[in-house]
Amino acid sequence: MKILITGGAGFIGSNFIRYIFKKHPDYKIINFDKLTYAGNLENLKDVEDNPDYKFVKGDICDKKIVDEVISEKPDAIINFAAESHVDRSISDPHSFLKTDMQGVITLLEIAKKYNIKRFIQISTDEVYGSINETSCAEKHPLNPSNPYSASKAAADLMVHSYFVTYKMPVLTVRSSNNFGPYQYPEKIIPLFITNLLEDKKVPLYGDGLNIRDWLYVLDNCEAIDLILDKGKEGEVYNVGGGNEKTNLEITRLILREMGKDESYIDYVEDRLGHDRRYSLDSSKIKETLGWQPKYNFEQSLKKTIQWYRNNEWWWKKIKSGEYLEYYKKQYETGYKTQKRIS
Ligand code: NAD
Ligand code: TDX
Repeated sequence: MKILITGGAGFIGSNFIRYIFKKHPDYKIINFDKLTYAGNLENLKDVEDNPDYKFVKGDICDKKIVDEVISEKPDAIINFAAESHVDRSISDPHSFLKTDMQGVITLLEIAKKYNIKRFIQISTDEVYGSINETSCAEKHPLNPSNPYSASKAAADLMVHSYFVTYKMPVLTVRSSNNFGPYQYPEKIIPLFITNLLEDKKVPLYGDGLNIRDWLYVLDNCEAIDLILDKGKEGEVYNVGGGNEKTNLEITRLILREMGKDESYIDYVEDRLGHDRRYSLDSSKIKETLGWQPKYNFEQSLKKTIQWYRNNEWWWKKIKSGEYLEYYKKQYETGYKTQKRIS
């Protein structure tokens, strides 16, 4: 099996590539990534010499290069590429609409041209919007409420339209909040861990009582691999970890594990339009494909903290801006980079 993975230099994509090579040593992978501020080839140092792995630098919005790479006729395309950080979408919505929506249409059009047999869109629980009670199954109406989730929801509708209109073999995966190694230190868990390792405070938004459902990244990788193999065309699959926690609970767990007290919490101004709670009903993937999350939340959080302790070389370069300087020299192409880490 030859898979084209877009956005494979980011957090989930790089974990997925490593997972696939371990699970299916006979698979071939093309990793197509624009290397934005969030794309980091250092996430994949251990696979770069694998003869079955190839990296191609490019933008999913660029028809010419997307055509070149899809003309290699992969058996499947999995689209992880996205602008992924909600706070950035609030200050710069345009880049989100471009990559997260238009980029997907470009991929769909060219995948249609080459008659690609499987197209998996990596979506998110955020497309259902905030829900105070109960959980959202796949048929729940989409109700996104920030520019990031609105762009992802637009892409989901477009993917569905290609199934209905062109009978394209598309599938959509909506997962809850992932955590684990190689997550860019702008998202709450790696930001808080690395701040505490630097003996800095952690900025908790609002009252800290917003709820997210946490999923260890390797459980998500297993779900995506299963959907690639056995998922039904045209279907959407929710993938939730079943670990709903307030941000304050997450913060306290991290503080405790790192031997810090609550004086390290800095209650800061709330995120604009901050969704209160996401909650997925993942019965469908459990009942139809037999998936279950395997990783215990608290143990995986401890393992993740340990990973950031052991891999200062990775995140210190990112936080200091040294990594961006390095990659700008290596991959000078004129596109803009962004950096807003506190
Ligand atoms: P990330 O920001 O760590 O990585 C995104 C990757 O996409 C980077 O390597 C970046 O360089 C690349 N990219 C961005 N724009 C591109 C473009 N125009 N062309 C080609 N490559 C481009 O994101 P992540 O956390 O790994 O998320 C991966 C996917 O999973 C995204 O689609 C996101 O919406 C979705 N998702 C993430 C989470 C989560 O908790 N992280 C949860 C649910 C869904
Ligand atoms: O500094 C912070 N302080 C804080 O209180 C940050 C960065 C976040 N938060 C809060 C906001 C959210 O309620 O923590 C929660 C999690 O925030 P993020 O880590 O930014 O994730 P979220 O906004 O929930 O979105 C994530 O999950 C769904 C990913 O970034 C998305 O790509 C994915 O689709």
